[in-house]
Amino acid sequence: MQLDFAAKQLTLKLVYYGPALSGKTTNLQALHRLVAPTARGQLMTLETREDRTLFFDLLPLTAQLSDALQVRLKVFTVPGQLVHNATRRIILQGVDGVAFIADSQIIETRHNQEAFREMCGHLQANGLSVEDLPMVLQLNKRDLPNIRSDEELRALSARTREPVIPSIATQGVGVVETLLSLLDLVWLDLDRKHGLQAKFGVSSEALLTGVREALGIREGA
Ligand SMILES: Nc1nc2c(ncn2[C@@H]2O[C@H](COP(=O)(O)OP(=O)(O)O)[C@@H](O)[C@H]2O)c(=O)[nH]1
Ligand SMILES: [Mg+2]
Repeated sequence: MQLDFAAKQLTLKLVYYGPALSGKTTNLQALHRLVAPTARGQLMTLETREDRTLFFDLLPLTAQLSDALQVRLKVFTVPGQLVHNATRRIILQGVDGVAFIADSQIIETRHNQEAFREMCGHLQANGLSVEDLPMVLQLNKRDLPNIRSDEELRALSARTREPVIPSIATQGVGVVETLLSLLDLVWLDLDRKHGLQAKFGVSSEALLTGVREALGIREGA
């Protein structure tokens, strides 16, 4: 988090983490498509010829909430391949919240688990608390066959503290919800630590409504 109190500007770092090919880049592409041109920066993606993320993607978003506060979001993805382990740790430095993008396909269960375990290790190495860090779990690719059932998702949701959000990133389904529910958790977390609501006179509800409006989000794809 960077807070420029004089300029009333809050910059947050959000990271989309997950196994290779779970749909992290697709989430950013969908967000870029759904957000008003005035509120979004350029989507930086660095890809190899095999169409896989080489280093990271970055989508900068800016939401001006009246003249009380400007919220700037830097949304990063990590590269999924095993060789980029060190890069993933570096990208997680100073993160304010994580969206863990899991692949709903049953065959991907092990990859999801390995990526999650690895992420926890990186967070610890970066001095971040795995228990306290704002996090949402996105179960992506709900349109495919042989996926974890809705029942399993409900069970997962019941036993984890993180919100569980089903999605079809390619169609923009669940993408905005993932971003906003993460932002909500991040705001509550930072408010606890820094008293943001009192400082800026912006409640959690006002923040979400304001960001949604400022981003000019069009639902669907
Ligand atoms: N069927 C389906 N395919 C998806 C979905 N989300 C992503 N994909 C596909 O999965 C592949 C990997 O997506 P990508 O975003 O590059 O994965 P990343 O490695 O996590 O960045 C691409 O071919 C996407 O089109 C989804 O919700 N449904
Ligand atoms: Mg990618």
